[in-house]
Amino acid sequence: MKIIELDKKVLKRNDEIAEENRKALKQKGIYVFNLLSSPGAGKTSILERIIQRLKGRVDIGVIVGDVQTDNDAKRINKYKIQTVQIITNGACHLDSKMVKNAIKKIDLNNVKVLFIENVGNLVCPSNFDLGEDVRIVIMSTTEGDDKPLKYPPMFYSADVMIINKIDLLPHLSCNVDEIKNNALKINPNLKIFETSAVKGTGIDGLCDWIMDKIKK
Ligand SMILES: Nc1nc2c(ncn2[C@@H]2O[C@H](COP(=O)(O)OP(=O)(O)O)[C@@H](O)[C@H]2O)c(=O)[nH]1
Ligand SMILES: [Mg+2]
Repeated sequence: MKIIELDKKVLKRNDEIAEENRKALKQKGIYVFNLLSSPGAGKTSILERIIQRLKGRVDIGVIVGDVQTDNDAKRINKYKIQTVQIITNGACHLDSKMVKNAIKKIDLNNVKVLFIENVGNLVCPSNFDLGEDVRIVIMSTTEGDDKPLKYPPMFYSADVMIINKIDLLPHLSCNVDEIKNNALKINPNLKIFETSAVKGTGIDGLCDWIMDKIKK
């Protein structure tokens, strides 16, 4: 009973700080995407592809969350854009306070779009608003078509689903239509993209959509 009460308090405080983040970033004209997935679905790989396409067209900032290492920040740093690594030391999700502190390390006058790579996990991160404008869940073709049904809060709370690793389809029993149907059962408003971060398939369409969102 006590644990539930504490959870409620923690989430309420998280939501309040998330709202502060949202206001502060909006005031600066910054659009924020929160990227979520299970470990290894391709968050960093897709982010790298997006950066390759959009660098020079729009000022990008990245906050990367990881339980232990700064490997992902190193991958992003190659592109010479503002990157902040949050190491959660075991916590399975980012929260709005971590993001609030990370934002302080970014020169917000030189950022128009901020990508936050969350900790790889399809459960906990769905409860934690970070102050994002759009929540993107990435699912890869290797994970099993029923994952949207198994992790409904993640798919319900997302605005966009990217089905990644479509280059592997010839080798798998994955049924992309089944993933889409399952996801749309949970959230009929999901916008869906199909990508291969390795081959670059579908990245242009995704980037066009991101640019449209930023302009609005
Ligand atoms: N075949 C294939 N592999 C991919 C694709 N996207 C990512 N990977 C691989 O999947 C692994 C995990 O990718 P990563 O971007 O680190 O995933 P993250 O943990 O979600 O950030 C890496 O070995 C990537 O090279 C893809 O579209 N196709
Ligand atoms: Mg990563």
